[in-house]
Amino acid sequence: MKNRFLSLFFTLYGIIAQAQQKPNVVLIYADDLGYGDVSCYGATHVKTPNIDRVAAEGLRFTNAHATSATCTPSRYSLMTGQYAWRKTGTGIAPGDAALLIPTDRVTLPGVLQRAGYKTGVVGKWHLGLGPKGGPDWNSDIKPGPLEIGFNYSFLLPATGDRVPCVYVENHRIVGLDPTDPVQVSYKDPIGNEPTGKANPELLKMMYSHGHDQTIVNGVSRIGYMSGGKSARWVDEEMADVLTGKVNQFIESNQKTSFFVYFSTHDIHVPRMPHSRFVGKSGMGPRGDAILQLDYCVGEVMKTLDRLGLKDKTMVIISSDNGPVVDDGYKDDAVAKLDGHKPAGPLRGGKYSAFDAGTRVPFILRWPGKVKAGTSDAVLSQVDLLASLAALTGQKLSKTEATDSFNTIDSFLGKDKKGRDFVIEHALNNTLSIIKGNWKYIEPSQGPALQKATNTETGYNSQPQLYDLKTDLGETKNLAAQNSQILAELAALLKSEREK
Ligand code: NG6
Ligand code: CA
Repeated sequence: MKNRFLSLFFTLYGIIAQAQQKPNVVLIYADDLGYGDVSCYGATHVKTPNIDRVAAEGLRFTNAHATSATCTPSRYSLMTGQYAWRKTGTGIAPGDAALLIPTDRVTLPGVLQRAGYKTGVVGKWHLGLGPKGGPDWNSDIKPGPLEIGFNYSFLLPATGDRVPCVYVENHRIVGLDPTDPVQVSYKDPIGNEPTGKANPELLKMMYSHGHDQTIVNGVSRIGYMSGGKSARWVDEEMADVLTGKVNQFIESNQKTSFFVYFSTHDIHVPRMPHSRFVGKSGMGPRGDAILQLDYCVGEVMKTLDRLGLKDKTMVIISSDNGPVVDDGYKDDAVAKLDGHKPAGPLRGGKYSAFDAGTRVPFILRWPGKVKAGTSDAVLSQVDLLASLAALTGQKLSKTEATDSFNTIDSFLGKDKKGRDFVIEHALNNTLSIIKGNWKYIEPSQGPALQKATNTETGYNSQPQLYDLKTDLGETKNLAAQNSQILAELAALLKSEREK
């Protein structure tokens, strides 16, 4: 009797454990990495063996999308399961913005925390910190990641090209000398440190547009800062510092389920890789930053292997938006491109409504659980929240993460179709929608070419309709010949927008 009871117990336990699988999740979220920037997506000028290995052991998606063509809104959607374009003030955030995510919202880390995970974020944040009015950099910097579901954070507060150029660990700037407080301003100059504009002779790398304010480590930034001398980061060491923190987090949490969001600075500007990578790609700093990113991926994979966690860990590699070549510094990226196509076969790039703005590399590896291969399923990063909630047995109420659908079967390769439609969001708030083979870009005002970055924006005062099956590069606008499809997609987009 007792034995039968025990065996029933273990059978039930097994069923429940199987229904609620709790792999560790390592999300490596690169910055501005284009669809064509890694060799497993067709790059030939630059080789990314570590990323390629993860892809070869996992699923490589060809039709996966960030929600937006810039960083802040993509990350807002990733974290909250709600499209950023539903909420004003979620565009590219200045480095002194207040926390954009309300602390009472359900979030991706929060859901996993509920499921018993230890959660950490390391790297670029760019979702604001502190209360309304922005943080006090010299005391507790909160609310921030720890107030929205992370147990640990080690951040670049905004971006590598925005002040303050210091790391924030949990609530505090790392290595801050209280007698030399950090002050930050995005309006008027603060302190009396040299700026790129006034003292270009002090620069290691000249700016091409914007980026002419306070100089830190020989690079002029967006915004002014003073103080915090002992706490300032060294760009060339950043990739190693961040990778070290990710590996430490994994190591300290190896005995429990963990989620780590490794939000790399690479390959965003300023591209200042470690000397080990300088000149190695032959493509200038942009190519060298891709090699550095690939190296960091390799180091994290080594840690998983060493700790015996490979099979228990879902690794996801993706990007927050598409590629840009000259994003504000004269780093030779344009001159040394040498035929490399950052967006692969796609049109446009970071900022744009064309597909290169949001269609990004997306690789998922979970040995033994996800069959290796490629998938054309339509994926959106906004769905990670509901999908990982489902995987880990967490229920969401009807009012939570309302744009996030449970598409876990597509992420795991069991369903090859994916979402019914996907919505894309460009810098000027133009929305596009893809359904089946068709992509509709709503009419909008704005220049067809963003000159400073040489990006084709996809903005057009006329509606655009492309058949992505025959014209992935969005060259032939078929709106006039297909008025019915155009009307259907425009209506679907309108109803989604008004939800
Ligand atoms: C732009 C910056 C660009 C980059 C971008 C944000 C200028 C002229 N350009 O405003 O360099 O920082 O913002 O990039 O300042 S993102 O990937 O974080 O969205
Ligand atoms: Ca970005």
